[in-house]
Amino acid sequence: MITIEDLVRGGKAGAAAPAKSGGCASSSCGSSGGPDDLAPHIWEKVKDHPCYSEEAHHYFARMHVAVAPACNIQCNYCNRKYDCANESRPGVVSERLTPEQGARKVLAVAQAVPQLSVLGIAGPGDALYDWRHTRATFDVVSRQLPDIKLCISTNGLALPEHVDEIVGMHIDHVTITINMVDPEIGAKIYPWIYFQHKRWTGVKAAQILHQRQMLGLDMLAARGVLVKVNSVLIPGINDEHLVEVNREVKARGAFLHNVMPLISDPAHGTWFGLNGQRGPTAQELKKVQDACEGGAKMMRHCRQCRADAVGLLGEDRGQEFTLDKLPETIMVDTADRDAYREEVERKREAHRAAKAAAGALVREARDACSLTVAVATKGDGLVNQHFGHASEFQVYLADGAGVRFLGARKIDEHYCKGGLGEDSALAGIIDILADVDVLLCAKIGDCPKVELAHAGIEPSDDFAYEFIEPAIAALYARRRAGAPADA
Ligand code: CLF
Ligand code: SF4
Repeated sequence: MITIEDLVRGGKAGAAAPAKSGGCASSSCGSSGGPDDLAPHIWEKVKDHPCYSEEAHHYFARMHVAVAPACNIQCNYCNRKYDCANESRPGVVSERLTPEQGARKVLAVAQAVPQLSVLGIAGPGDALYDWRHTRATFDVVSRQLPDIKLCISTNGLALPEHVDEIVGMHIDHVTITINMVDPEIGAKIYPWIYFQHKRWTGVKAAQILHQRQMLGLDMLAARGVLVKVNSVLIPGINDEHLVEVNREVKARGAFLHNVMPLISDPAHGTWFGLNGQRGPTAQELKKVQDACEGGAKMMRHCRQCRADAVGLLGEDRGQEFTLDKLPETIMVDTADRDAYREEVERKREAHRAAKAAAGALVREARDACSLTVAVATKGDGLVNQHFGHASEFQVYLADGAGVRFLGARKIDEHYCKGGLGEDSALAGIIDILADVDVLLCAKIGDCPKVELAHAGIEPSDDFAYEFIEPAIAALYARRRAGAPADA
């Protein structure tokens, strides 16, 4: 029997608490569902997909290739000069690639990044409207790298006519961006669509888009393709409506729902950006995500990555693999990826066990107390990043329901620049973590420690290189005992 006190004294990662059967550490599993929560054939499809499994995002990387520039609709949050904002953040221009260039890049990344498990095509336009380019890229990659999963993101308008090919090409993961199920609301988001050789506007355009999205979702669900729905949260337009969207897509068989914040900036030149439409705050986003709980499973670990992103979610190695840096000759060899996957199997077993035990112990306390914890991590489910190097913090909540992941918060700039601390960066970090009680990291200097403590955020490097959830459970126990985080 492991107690909270054992966790307080607990050893380093690897000396994990014993597994409890039943697996899930969170009261609301969301996308963190593990092998005990999912049918084996579903688990097999999601276990190494960093977006479809919250657990997998600690270990596996995805990459996008920007081979699909054309689009058949206009979203008010999109400026075609940039990437598709449905699946990536606007404001960054991708290197547009031909299918041959795209496939070459995938082969090169697969050799250099053993964590790579998924190739996604997420624009910069619509992967299905630009199907010729998408298919040509996937054809080469699936022949050369059959262990890499294929993933598509689409606005759904051209989806129904591509379902047979999607199934035939073993594309198991499709994201449809669905921002509304009410065309009156849709008319405020989409000024026009291009369908059957004609441009449609207003409510009629939104009605056609809605019908095509629902039909495509029904068809994919019926064929066993896992569908994730992305919704862009637009305050004042669809914030209150997204619960209804969640209910509807769940009824039609969506696997996961990812509510993403609108990114709106006049500098991006979008209609919303130029007309003063704001994005939601982190608290507004959480409120909508919480309201959707109980319906289609919520994804909370999305990083709104670029259409040419490479690496673990939250890290961007795209600049290491621009066309001019690709090697002339590329080996195709799975040895490193195979070895990495074997190693990860062992690590995640230990992580899963530690997570389940920590969650159960926090729940057993049946306490009304809650603790919000920000964690600096480089992956592997560990508290393993220095405060000054973190470009984001993962935020967890411990309360009577267990320990659960709330989401990642990006920061604008690292604290540590060339060995020196940046005061302006620290102010930004304190602002972003204003509602956090404790910050866990592998190492932190005295100066930021003092400033964070002044702001009411207790920093601690006591749990360096331990698994995240047991560390939080131990902190929770300390709090209940009235001791500080770095006791
Ligand atoms: Fe890419 Fe999207 Fe596939 Fe993932 S991203 S096409 S499902 S492989 Fe993932 Fe990036 Fe969020 Fe998208 S974190 S923006 S949800
Ligand atoms: Fe832009 Fe994507 Fe919308 Fe097309 S679907 S207009 S590329 S955000």
